[in-house]
Amino acid sequence: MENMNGGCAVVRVFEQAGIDTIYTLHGGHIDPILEAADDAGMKILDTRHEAVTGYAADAHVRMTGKLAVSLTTAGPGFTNMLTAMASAWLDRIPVVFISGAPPLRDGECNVLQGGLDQVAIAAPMTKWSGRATSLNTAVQLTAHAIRTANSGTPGPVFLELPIDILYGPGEVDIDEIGSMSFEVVRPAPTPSAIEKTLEILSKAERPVIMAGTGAVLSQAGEELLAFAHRANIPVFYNVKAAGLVPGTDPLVCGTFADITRSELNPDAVLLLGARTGMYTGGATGVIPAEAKLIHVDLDARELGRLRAPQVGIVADCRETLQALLDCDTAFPQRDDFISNAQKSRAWVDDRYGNLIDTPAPIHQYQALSILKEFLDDSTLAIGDGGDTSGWNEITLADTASQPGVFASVGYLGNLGMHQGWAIAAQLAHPEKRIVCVTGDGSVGFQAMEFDTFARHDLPIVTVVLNNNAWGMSIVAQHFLWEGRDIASKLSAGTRYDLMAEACGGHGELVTEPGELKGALQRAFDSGKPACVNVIIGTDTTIMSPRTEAMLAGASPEETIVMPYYDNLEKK
Ligand SMILES: Cc1ncc(C[n+]2csc(CCOP(=O)(O)OP(=O)(O)O)c2C)c(N)n1
Ligand SMILES: [Mg+2]
Repeated sequence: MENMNGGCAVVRVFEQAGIDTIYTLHGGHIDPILEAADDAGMKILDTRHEAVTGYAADAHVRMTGKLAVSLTTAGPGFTNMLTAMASAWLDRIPVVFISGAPPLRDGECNVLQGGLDQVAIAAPMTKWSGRATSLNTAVQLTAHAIRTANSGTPGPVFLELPIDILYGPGEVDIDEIGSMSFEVVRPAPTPSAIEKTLEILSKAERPVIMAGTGAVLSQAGEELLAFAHRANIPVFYNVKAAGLVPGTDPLVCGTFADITRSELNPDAVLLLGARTGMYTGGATGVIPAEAKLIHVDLDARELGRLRAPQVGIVADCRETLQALLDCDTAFPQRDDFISNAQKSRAWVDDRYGNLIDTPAPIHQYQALSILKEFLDDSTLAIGDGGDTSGWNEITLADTASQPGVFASVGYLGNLGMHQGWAIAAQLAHPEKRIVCVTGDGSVGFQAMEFDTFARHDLPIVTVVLNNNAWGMSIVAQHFLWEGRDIASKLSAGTRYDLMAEACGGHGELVTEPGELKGALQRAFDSGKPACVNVIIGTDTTIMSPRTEAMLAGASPEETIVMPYYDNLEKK
């Protein structure tokens, strides 16, 4: 038994779980945790908005495979964080969300930052949500929360720690009730599932592997590449798994969307840790109806959700690949198919290559092509924005050198997460230059994070594609409403570069294509957080292929066009 307050006790459990980084925004309720974490030598990274606290903790997990804590204060700190919790929930990221609360004895007393049932609010967006009611339960439930987040199908958890528990001292036996001494055993596939998988893959003429976040979280990159080469199967990824395997490998051929665009028409698909849904174009978008589907996921509910697999495997992606590698099945060469798969991104250059040397106004593709010259193994790119994300996806996704780091929006589709992701990326990879590529709308949600970057010496370079619009919104409105727009314009020429300068960073304003390279170079050389504000053309008939696909097939005579989803038939 030892005597300590709740803050110290909770931090002791963090230490046992190997947690060494806490993302936070301060509030008096949570001071005992901050004090104990600082005493324990943990990295404490404080942001300017609690959504960013949560986004950074989420990205930390994706980029390092290690747990991180998002620690926010009671009431508004908790509610500001909720978008990050929703995103982690939909993307199945094991973030430990902790918030303070008023003293237990003051429930229903109209006290400061109270009156909300935080545990109930968090419940539908977490694997587990609970409240400590004593020093012992603070320890017990911290350990429980961490074990829950990180086992089975991963996902976020929420723990409310009331201020009186955190400040109050008492006797507690951490080793006994806060035990983290267990090994996470990754579920492995059965021999018969492996046999059926090999049977399909060895007979297929046009098999592909499609990898998603599950493969990232199980850190399956090496095994994935080894199996692809053993079995002569091209690999495609969704944007959330970009960088899991290097885009420079000859068998790493593009994103899921490239499979459809290049009409590869696979006859067998090994879907690894990716769910059927928006990233696979619904039930049949990317995976042809006649293709044989082998679906590997930790969550049995995903197997058959939209599409019945021929082989459904509830297992870890890396374990499954390892089991496949352990067999000595012979595979055909499939040279023609592989060479077609390798050309699956050629359409990008064919279609847009002529834009690289055009005069102002700068085109999105032109700007990103110039930026791409700066990206290699020593950089990590993080994407955000509406149409900007669509352009990022076709130009930058294959530059990702680390899993989880060509980030684009996930299932929540939330704009404004790049600052949090960049913070975590820079902490995880201090030696690399982190580059955010975002729209002018998206940079604004959390623009005060330029201050966080400066305060913590994080020389992140933010490139803003400034089209003075919520671009994806306005292009769809103009398309559907013949030139009319509502609530989708932003001010022309807003000086986001000066916002970075105001926070102690470096700013560059670029209006001519010829200026961009020099501006990017100066931004990198400054060694400071920098913002390169690129003034883009405002022609709303120019849209990324993603937005085009969203509006495709729109025949106003027969359909009522809905953005993002299948259109409605006119009755
Ligand atoms: C938090 C949030 N608010 C609103 C939206 C709806 N939305 C989707 S794309 C988009 C426009 C994004 O504009 P910008 O970041 O400037 O990028 P652009 O499309 O201009 O490249 C909006 C408002 C969203 N997805 N997320
Ligand atoms: Mg914009």
